[in-house]
Amino acid sequence: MLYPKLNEARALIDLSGIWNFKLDDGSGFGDHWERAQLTDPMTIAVPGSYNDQKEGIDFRDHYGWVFYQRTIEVPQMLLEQRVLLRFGAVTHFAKVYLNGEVVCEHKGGFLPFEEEIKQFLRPGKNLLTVAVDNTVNMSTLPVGSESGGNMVGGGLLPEIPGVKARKQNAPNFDFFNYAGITRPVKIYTTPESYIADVSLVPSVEGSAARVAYEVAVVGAGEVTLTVRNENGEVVATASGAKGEFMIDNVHLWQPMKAYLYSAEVAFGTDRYEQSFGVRSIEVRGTQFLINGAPFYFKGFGKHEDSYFHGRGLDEVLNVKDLALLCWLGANSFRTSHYPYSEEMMDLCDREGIVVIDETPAVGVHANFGAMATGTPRDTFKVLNVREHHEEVIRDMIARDKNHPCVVMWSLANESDTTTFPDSSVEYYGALYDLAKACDPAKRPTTIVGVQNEYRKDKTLPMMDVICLNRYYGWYIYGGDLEAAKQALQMEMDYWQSIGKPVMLTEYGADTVSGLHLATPTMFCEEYQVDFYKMVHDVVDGCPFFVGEQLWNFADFATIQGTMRVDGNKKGIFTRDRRPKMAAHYLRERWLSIPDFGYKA
Ligand code: BDP
Repeated sequence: MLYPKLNEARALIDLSGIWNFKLDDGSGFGDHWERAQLTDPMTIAVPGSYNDQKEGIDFRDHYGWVFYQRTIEVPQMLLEQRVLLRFGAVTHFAKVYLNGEVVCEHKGGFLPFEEEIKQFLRPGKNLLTVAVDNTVNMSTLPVGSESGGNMVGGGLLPEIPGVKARKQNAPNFDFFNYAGITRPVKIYTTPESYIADVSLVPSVEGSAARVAYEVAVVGAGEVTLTVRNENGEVVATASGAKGEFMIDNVHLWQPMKAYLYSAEVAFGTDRYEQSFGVRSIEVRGTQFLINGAPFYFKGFGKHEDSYFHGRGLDEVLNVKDLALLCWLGANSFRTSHYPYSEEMMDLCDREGIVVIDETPAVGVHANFGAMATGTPRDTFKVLNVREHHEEVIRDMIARDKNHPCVVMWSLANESDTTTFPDSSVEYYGALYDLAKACDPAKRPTTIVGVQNEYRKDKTLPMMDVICLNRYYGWYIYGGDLEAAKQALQMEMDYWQSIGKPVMLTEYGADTVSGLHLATPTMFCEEYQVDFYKMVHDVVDGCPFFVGEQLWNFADFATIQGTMRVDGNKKGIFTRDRRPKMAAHYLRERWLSIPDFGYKA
């Protein structure tokens, strides 16, 4: 799906701002709130998660539907074109109404959707209502326990009969279930005959690039492409909806040294400009090659998470986070645990940040966290997520396929690859094939593995890169870094025998900023540094080890509970982006580790 852009053929209207808002008290749909102005509405900022914009635990932890509303007017002169209403992301389920009529519905909180709206529009003011459901359950991604599970609030003890507890979401994942219209809402137009999609797949041939392209169009007409370099000079042209062109003396997109070309596509009166970068990706033996050289991932698992905005788009924060990443000497991150905003992906293209792009499939594990029952269950029978999982893979790749920053797809985070290896093998085998089929560039594909009895894990070895979340020294052998080191070394010895590139996609220790101890124990800043030094001692000795992505870039919000004090504190930065001691240690380490050839 193309990102909406303003140009000579297309108009673009941004609906960011203050909307009317109301929590559904159960009467929203019955009383048809979508048909008239909301009574006694609150104000709410869009885009943004709603949860932290007002006070009160019932507001923050609201369960179920909320209603957003505003009026829109579309200039008459635009009505000669197609008019689309587009949402960057609405978490997790949206019903969109114009003047009381259903425009569309969308499931999934982290990918865009759009609909033509001309047939719903009236002259003058139009009432736009978006009903949003934040429920997570056994058919959503991320996964939640059916509501009110007794693990809510970290309840380790059984519930007491007769006590009426607040109805809440029970996320099977460790980040706050922020919800609402979290990314921009836009109206844009296109000519009646229009460019529906553009795909560009470059491959490097010596000093040149061959770029295979395909332009999906609706209507009749000629497609032409004019390709320009960063100086605006034309470096190639092409015509026809499908074909290829060459770029001589190509300037490669390199990690931390981005270079972008732009393809100006013309079709009838429609225009669309798609940027792309030329770089190659290859997994060869135990190496991860970018532009033919062995790349070493230095970076993080992150979250879209900040004060007040929740998971709402915050471009200042995005710019700042990448600046901090560069300051540390890092070069990459994973979009844990859902596809990030399109704006962030564009920024990474421009800054040369290498991205592992992850679906929202987190918590696909019926024997872990909020869903654990004691009796092992077959995750892939208990949960009803397969179709939606396929859908998010298709939509994520359709959205992100042209980004040079994306070097690998992650199908899921910490799914059940332990208890029922056979059903997991079938499930992820099929999803792996689906990702390859969807991606015209056939990027490497992985699944991020949970700490498990790794020798029994049949799923991870099927992937192109072995990605491991490991907590030796925290959830296992917490406080005993010597034992942790032995265990990690043992595991690395095992993975060496598999003969694929291995990287850590999570490892970390909760750390309270400002807590210092001469004898380091868990939660103090010295322990976090010692923890990382221990892991690095092991992995530096592994020639097949291609990268370290720590958990987490910054402290982040989670559900309240006995496991978390004001959120997850494994950040290298605090939630307001102040460095902990470990940041200075990492900076020293990473500035001395080259992006390429570290293990050569
Ligand atoms: C891993 C999860 C991540 C958690 C992390 C932790 O992938 O989402 O936040 O552990 O416990 O299991 O900090």
